[in-house]
Amino acid sequence: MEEWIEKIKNAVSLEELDKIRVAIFGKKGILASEFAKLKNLPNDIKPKVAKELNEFKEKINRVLNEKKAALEKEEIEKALKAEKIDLSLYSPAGIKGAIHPVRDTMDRIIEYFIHMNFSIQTGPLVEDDFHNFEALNLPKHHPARDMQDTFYFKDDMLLRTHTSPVQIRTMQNTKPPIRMISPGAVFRRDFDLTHTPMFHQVEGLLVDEKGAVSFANLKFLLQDFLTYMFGDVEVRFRPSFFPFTEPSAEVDISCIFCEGEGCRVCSQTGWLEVLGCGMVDPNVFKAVGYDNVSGYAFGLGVERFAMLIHKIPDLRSLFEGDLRLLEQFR
Ligand code: 2U9
Repeated sequence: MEEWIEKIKNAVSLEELDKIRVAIFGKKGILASEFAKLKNLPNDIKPKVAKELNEFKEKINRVLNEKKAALEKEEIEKALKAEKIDLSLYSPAGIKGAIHPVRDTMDRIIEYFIHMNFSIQTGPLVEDDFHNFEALNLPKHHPARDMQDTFYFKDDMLLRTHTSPVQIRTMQNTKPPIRMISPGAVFRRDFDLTHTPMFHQVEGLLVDEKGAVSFANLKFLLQDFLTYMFGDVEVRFRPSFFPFTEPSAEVDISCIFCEGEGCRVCSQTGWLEVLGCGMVDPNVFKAVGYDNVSGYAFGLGVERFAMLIHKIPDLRSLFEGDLRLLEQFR
């Protein structure tokens, strides 16, 4: 017994202590074998030996626990000493974060329209066919649906291909006048040099009494907006087609790389396409139950704006998560 207590007292680690515990208390330990021998002893001395064994067991247990606590304390103290923080140590400046150019561009766009008294509206990324297509004058099997190759779920649910469903929901939930923009992520089955399956749009919508909103109002707003975003550029409107606006136009700015001279970026045209817009098609108003109103709408791709403003040549670099891109925007 004394020799076991000595062994416990001399243990230098928790592992060693555990080995000793197993040697005493384990299935093949000395206690098990001593207790097993009891049944062979004569009845008159059996209780005495059993009592001694039990006392031994209790004492060993106590000593073991005391030693365990002491060793644990020792280990904690050792760890604390080793992990002590040296406040006098030189530390280089930490890595600073940066605003991603898409976020930064989005913020600038939003800032302009807040200044112009537009409200910011958001909505679900997973939409139904009605809000994404049907209400926007894109009936089933309309060829223009192909323009926005869609990610479908079951039951006519899909990833929104533009933020226009937010305008539809806003019109369904509020009475005119409306003056809003809808910034956010959109999804299309498109992946090449200039397209990614997810990108960001800002769309705008203004609705008021019939006759109170004109294409001239829209032209003024977008001209002013593009000057805010790109500085002193020329702006031109070209006739175009969108199912949800009539008449429709695409908007170009004079090329900010060659100032209209013609270069690789503008394909020698001197112009860069940056926006689409138009007067809201009457069918759209019909779909949301609006009557006797007129309105204009516009839409833009935020990644395209970010690339032009920051002169980023490759769209994919915006989505690679390479810190070397962000480091340039600190
Ligand atoms: C409602 C009615 C009309 C939004 C519009 C465009 C023109 C447009 C493109 C720009 C680049 C999409 O990101 S892009 O590929 N958008 O050209 N968007 S008019 O018109 C609306 C929206 C909502 C209720």
